[in-house]
Amino acid sequence: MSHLFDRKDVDVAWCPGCGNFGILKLVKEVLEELKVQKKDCVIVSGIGQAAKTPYYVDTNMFGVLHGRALPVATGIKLSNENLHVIAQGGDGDMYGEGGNHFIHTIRRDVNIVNIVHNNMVYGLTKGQASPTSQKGFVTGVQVGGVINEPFNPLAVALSLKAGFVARVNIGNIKHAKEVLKEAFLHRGYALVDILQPCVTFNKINTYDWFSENSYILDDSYDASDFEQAVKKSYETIPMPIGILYKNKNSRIPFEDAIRGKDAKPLHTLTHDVSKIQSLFESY
Ligand SMILES: Cc1ncc(C[n+]2csc(CCOP(=O)(O)OP(=O)(O)O)c2C)c(N)n1
Ligand code: SF4
Repeated sequence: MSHLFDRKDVDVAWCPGCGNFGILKLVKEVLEELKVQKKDCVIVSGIGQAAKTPYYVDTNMFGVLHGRALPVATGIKLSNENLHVIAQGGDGDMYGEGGNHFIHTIRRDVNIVNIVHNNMVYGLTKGQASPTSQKGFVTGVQVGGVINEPFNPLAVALSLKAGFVARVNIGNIKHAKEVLKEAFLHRGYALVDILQPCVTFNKINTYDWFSENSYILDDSYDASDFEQAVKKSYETIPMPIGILYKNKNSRIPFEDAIRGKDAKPLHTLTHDVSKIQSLFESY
């Protein structure tokens, strides 16, 4: 089925069966269903297989250095609050190379959607361990298996008081769509960590493995309960899937705190040159 946000002039360079295909479809459908105008959307990404995603979406995109999507997304949102800004990348890109930016973007509460394709491996560079690789995961570099504890993005985000923290499984695209839509509607930073199989370099964390080792949070779960969300974020096998935490009364988003709620897009601002001239002349 074709989508409004399809790009027809590019070949998609992912392996057949890669979980990235589902995420690409998901993002395009959510943008279309939320009636986002192409001209009002920007997707920022770094480097990696996941970070190729915006090249395949017919909207504005900004490709940056490895791990640097979040500060660029912050700058874009600051300069024009009216834009829908998405920062998209892999678990290595966002939590490893971009780990410092991950922390400070959440702390600032920039009003963006942060989509992380979490395949628990470095796909583009052929299968080294990433920050979310499971303990014992054997790779060509980690020949004896990963010895470190995996990075826990949900617990880190909650520790920094993120207002929207979610995990979805791309194997359940219907559920993932409901959650991603909510993330777009949240005002403030929203994290959506998407479990996404790399069918070539991660033969352990497959579609079946993600489904067998996760469960969907049911209607009895109260996503406004912060302490419960923190507890849930530490559950590993099985992993909870859905919106772990949503705080409607989140902090004032960074762009409002810096420029004010009614700030106009920077490109619409003009300067009175005569004032600058007289300032220069006063010295
Ligand atoms: C500063 C820097 N370090 C390392 C690399 C090499 N590199 C390119 S992509 C990548 C890993 C990407 O992994 P991930 O973000 O998990 O995305 P995936 O390819 O799995 O989607 C690395 C280490 C680079 N391009 N730049
Ligand atoms: S290497 Fe892995 S992440 Fe990259 S396209 Fe192939 S399956 Fe997808």
